[in-house]
Amino acid sequence: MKVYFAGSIRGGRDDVNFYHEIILHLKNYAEVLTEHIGSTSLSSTGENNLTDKYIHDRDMEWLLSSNLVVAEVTNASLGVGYELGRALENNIPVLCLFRISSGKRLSAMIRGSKFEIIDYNSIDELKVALDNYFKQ
Ligand code: 6IA
Repeated sequence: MKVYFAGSIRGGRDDVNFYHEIILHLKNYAEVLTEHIGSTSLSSTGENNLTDKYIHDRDMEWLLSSNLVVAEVTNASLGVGYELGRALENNIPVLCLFRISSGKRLSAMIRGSKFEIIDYNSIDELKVALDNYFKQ
């Protein structure tokens, strides 16, 4: 099982510690193709020597090779929204994770679509919900 984990990068890195915890937990169940999303050394403004086209094409290849896309969607991100649309278009199952305790409201284009969504308050609560999801 290959999971493509999606989380905000240039949309803002406030939730990076949540991404990190979620990726560690997902690794109990699957190979996570995008572990770098949970890395604190990847910042929204950081310099790297990869072109945007290279990042897009490489990430799309990973996404299309995955069995499941798991997206933490609390912090709005254009890139994550785009990835979710591409997953839907290619019939790849999507699981969205939204932290209601953030006080934010999830975009209607995500909540109103056919994505499966787990609303959670704490990381511990989310881990239990993920265990139940993968046991299904
Ligand atoms: O619009 P965003 O940057 O928030 O989009 C984030 C999503 O797009 C993530 O789920 C990633 O899969 C993908 N993505 C965007 N930028 C990158 C990236 N480097 N590396 C890997 N995946 C990415 C960005 C370079 C950084 C120094 C700013």
